Amino acid sequence: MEKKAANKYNDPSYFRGQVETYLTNILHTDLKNATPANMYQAIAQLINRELGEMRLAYNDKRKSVQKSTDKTKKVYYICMEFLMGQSLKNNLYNLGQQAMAEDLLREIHMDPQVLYDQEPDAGLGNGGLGRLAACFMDALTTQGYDATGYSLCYEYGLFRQKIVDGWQVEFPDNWLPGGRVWLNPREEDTFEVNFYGDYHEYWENGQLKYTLTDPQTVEAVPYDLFISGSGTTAVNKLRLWSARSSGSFDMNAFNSGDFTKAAQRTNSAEMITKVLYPADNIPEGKELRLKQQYLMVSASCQNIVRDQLHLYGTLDNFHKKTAIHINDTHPALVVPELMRIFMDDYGMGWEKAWEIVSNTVSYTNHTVLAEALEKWNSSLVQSMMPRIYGILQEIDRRFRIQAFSRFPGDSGKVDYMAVLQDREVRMANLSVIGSHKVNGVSKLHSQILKDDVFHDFYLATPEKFTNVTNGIAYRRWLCQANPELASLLDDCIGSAYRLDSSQLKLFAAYRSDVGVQEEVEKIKRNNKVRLSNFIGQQWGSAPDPDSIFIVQAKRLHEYKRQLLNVLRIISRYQAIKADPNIDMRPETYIFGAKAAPSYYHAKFIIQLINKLADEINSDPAVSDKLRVVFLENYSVSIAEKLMPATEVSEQISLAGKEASGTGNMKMMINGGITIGTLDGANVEIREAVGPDNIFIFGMTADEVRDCLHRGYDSSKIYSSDPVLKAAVDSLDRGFGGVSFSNIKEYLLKPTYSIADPYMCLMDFKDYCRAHDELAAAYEDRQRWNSMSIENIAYADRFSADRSIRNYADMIWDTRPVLPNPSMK
Ligand code: 26W
Repeated sequence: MEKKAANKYNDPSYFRGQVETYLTNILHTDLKNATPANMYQAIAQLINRELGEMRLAYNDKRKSVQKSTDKTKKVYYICMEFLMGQSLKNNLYNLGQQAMAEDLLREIHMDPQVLYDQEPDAGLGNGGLGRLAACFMDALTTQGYDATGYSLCYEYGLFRQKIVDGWQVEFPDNWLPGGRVWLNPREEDTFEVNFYGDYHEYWENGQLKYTLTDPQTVEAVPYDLFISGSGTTAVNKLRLWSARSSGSFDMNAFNSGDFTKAAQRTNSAEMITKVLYPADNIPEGKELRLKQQYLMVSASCQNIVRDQLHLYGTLDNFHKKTAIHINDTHPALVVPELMRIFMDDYGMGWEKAWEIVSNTVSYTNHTVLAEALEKWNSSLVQSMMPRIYGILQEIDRRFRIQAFSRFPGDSGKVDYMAVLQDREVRMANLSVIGSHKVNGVSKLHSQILKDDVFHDFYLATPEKFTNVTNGIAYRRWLCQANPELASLLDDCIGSAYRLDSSQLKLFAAYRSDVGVQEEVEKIKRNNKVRLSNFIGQQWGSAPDPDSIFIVQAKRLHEYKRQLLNVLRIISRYQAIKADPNIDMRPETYIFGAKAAPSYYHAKFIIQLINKLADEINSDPAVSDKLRVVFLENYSVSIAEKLMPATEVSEQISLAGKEASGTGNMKMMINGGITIGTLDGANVEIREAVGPDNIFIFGMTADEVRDCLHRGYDSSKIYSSDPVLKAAVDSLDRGFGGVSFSNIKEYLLKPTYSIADPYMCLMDFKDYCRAHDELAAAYEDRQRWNSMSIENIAYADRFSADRSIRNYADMIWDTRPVLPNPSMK
């Protein structure tokens, strides 16, 4: 690693001088008069320039290491979503320049937080999947792996959510004006992608050939976002493709006066990367989404092959020097697209191409929900990508022969595992067949993949299946989001934990140290005050920081069971109304959740939360004891304020449905205590902290299966539990003047086959029991604070650094090209 002094940007007077030059020359202002927006712009462009210079220096180094050893590979992480959030503070932290920049700001009387808040979130993702990808880029870079992320440069990110009369309304997220400063256009690396066209196959000398005429060609123009790491000179990049029409507009039409037609070609090409699909875990089988997937895949594959040839001049060692990771099934077309390039552009035979492709590609599954497993209509695929469809047919044909020899006579099984079946292309099966490794994202989830979702594949190729439990970029979620806690950790265990998360465990030794317990409590309270002030400023009414902050923040989905939480809040409300002198600590329930715009039922649940909040918060009989807050437009930057202030972390999905969860890890590492089911990574959180430091309730995944098998009778549970019955019944009258009988009906009366497939009522009683125990534990401040300390300490294993090392060792088979000297 270079010494600090070698970098001119670390010199405060150089830094200041560069900022001043930009202010004067570009923004025509100066330090005295600069607004926070000016300062954001000036500092961000400077940091981007610094990263560009570092990248240039790193390029030579990484390439020479790649060439000189057979132990390292280049990793390509392909994902439709990267939920990056803000970059400035993260980059300053990673480069060790945060204090210097903030000193300059203080000198001009500018609050650093005000400056950071100038930056729009890069919201190029929906939730879990995209935020994980962003955390992984940080871990890859910090540890010195040679990695590139590929995604799309959506002009509009995830919609902005507004709550109007309790109802979610979506507004476009126009992030580019403020976000563009981090995007570095690379015109010269533009690739062409073909759609549609007339496709004909024919045989010649025993070989299948084809012609493709008149395709619609779209250009994919790359925009690079530099990824910094902590304590390293390595800089990786995230390459975002933007779609552009290949020709300019239709000159004939233009000359004949048909201006609309003239612009059509441009418009329809540019539509491809106009907006992120706002669906998470629910199907959105739109033609445009398939176009997005192929644009991203084709441009990325062409780029990867070109890089390989530049460096090695051959494709023979491709799989030895390249790992391509497909993050969920959305980029699964990588498999046929690479086959196409190898065969059509480089004349490789099928067997050799398949050998290379399937040894290069690996696949992570992020969901078991059947409706979220992508399937595309075959005719759509065939007309949009005729050559790719031809290759898919051949993959399918060869796979079926193999599968028949493994499961002789079992055509049902073979059909079930095949790529093409029932006029559909099944992306999950394609991903498994085309990969050498497949992993789930928590121990439980990976087991469910083997037992259930991909059981037959597991029987056929058990060695393919493995687990990598998710992790988080804790430098962002702890060190940057919660600087007070980070500095307490520095004092107690030294600062080595900032690069080596396993050191965090040392903090557990302080579990019984009364002084540290009190510090932890004080820090939590400060963070609660900050969050409370933020809520007050944004929405007008600040919650009481002495109430207990109970948080459920994640996408709104039935399986996550926000409804279970709501039912219990209603029962609390009713209990206080019934006994106004009830002895209890005030409770604040905080929600953050966006629903897919087309997911009507989820939107009703959002309305229920908001209407319940209106009623409770304006009822003087309860409002000093109970409060419900809905954080509008929940996002990465709001999460950064929320996680440090969370005391109780609600992770209450139906067991077996949440693949991992990562919010659970962010709350844990900030000292929040989990109340949850044995689902996803909660299982491993319990393993890490022990049963005394977590509140577990409800059915296990096995019990869920048995229960569904026996038949779930929600009405019986409802009529036998008066507390639950009263809560459910209150939905009829409703809240804030709106009836929610439809939700009551959903919980009780089977409209289709069964009531509420996620069985909220089944776990209600045990959920209340767990909450009562939690409330008692909270009153014993020493016990609670020591629980908090153990949660912080044992969150060490949920760092993205550890996840990435697992991927590198078990899946990609690669090592860092520039090991971080401060890391274990
Ligand atoms: C078909 C549309 C669609 C879009 C996005 C289907 C599925 C997705 C994502 C794969 C859903 C997702 O984000 N899953 C979440 O992934 C996280 C990271 O691994 C896990 O922590 C969450 O448990 C999982 O729900």
